[in-house]
Amino acid sequence: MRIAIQDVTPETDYAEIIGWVHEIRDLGGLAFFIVRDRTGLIQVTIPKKKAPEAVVEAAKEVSRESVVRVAGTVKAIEKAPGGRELVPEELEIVSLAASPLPLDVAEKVSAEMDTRIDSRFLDVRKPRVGAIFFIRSVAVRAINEFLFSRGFINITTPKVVAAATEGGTELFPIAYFEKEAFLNQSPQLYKQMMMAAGCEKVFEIGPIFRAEEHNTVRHLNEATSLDVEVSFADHNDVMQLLEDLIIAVYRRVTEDCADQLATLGVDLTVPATPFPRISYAEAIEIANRTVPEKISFGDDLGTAAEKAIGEYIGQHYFIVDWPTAIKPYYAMPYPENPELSKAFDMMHPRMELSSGAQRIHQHDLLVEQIRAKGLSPESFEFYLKTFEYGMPPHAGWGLGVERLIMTMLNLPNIREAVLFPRDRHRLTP
Ligand code: ATP
Ligand code: AMO
Repeated sequence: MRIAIQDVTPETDYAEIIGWVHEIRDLGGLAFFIVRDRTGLIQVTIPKKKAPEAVVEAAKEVSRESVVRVAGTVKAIEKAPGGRELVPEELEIVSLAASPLPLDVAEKVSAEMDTRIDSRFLDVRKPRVGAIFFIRSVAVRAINEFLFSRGFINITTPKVVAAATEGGTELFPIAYFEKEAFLNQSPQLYKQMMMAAGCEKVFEIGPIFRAEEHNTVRHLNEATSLDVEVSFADHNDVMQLLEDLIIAVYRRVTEDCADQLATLGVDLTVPATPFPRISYAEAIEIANRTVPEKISFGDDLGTAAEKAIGEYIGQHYFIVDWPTAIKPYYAMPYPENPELSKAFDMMHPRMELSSGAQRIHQHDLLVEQIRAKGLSPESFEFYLKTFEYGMPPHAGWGLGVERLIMTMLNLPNIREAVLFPRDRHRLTP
């Protein structure tokens, strides 16, 4: 019976493993293989004179990254990884790999991001890369468990839609029979509609599509968004929820991914709470102390400003009280000062992780705001209708899952946090 490589200990007598040939070293009388499965590495040692002939024959044939089945006795040996080695009585080539390999899985030779993505299946075999996706899976599981424990229900909303959500121009048009259609930029309208449906607390983890024209290390054209919407809540309530969720995810990853974090060389610390909250006005004041291009009230915060503020604050933080003019139409203006909105961004020192707001729940005010943004209420009919028959007050946010993983693991490029990234120049694999 096959056992996982990590379960082969120096105390094991006999083991059968199946894995990929990570490295081959032939020293004449002795051949060493390192075999890898997703749980770890083991040294397989073949003393050619003493080994069964079939084993020696297979050892001659095998190439790196082939799948092999090895069965034999385990010996404690200090020099080998994990303090043990396997001396085969049987060695079977289950699936022979062609050579040369398009990519060095053992990472003796480094490769560019593009080469890596072209052969992503091989890239993910690298323990370091595999660790990222193991951690991502643990993080997503922690998100689900956290939200279910808080009484949320999971929803799935359409990705093929008739019009823009965020009112921007970054839309991908698609052919949909005889109609004009688009890939959805955000579940925004649908999650709000579920508040009118009486669901009270909903979340979705799904793809969002943005036709960002430029290639950057923190933008994808297909990203994964965690969207949350809560009834009878304001912006402060959902900021607290977001902070709690980030802490829950960091805790879980620290507890459950110690090996993977070690593989990545990441010393993860749970962020300090409460996350500082600064107003948009304070944010531009901080940025203007150092950035050469001065920011005026009403400007978006650019990359340089985000960096300057991040360095100053030095941890996760919120920017609150944004000018209504630069936030989407659905953000609730403060009644006493409608120039400002109950909108927020949650920031990691390196970049924005999430945006959210208390939403407008009054039909007429919403129509007014849609018009104020130069948009037409007619194209929002299905959405606006839900505000006419008992829409509760509500608030929510969207969090970029790849950005969460990227910042948590200090990855240099967002493409490291997605298996098959979509960008301006890439549609395959
Ligand atoms: P959001 O989509 O919520 O706005 P974001 O982090 O992508 O989140 P943006 O408003 O798109 O934020 O961008 C913030 C800043 O990042 C911009 O002001 C700009 O300086 C920079 N930026 C955004 N998109 C690009 C891009 N495609 N290329 C280069 N820089 C960009
Ligand atoms: P926003 O447009 O800020 O807000 O998106 C929310 C979060 O999604 C992530 N994100 C991206 N990640 C990678 N590549 C992209 N191109 C990309 N675009 C966005 C970011 C961002 O903070 N409807 C609102 C949310 C809400 O108010 O509930 C929205 O879409 O981490």
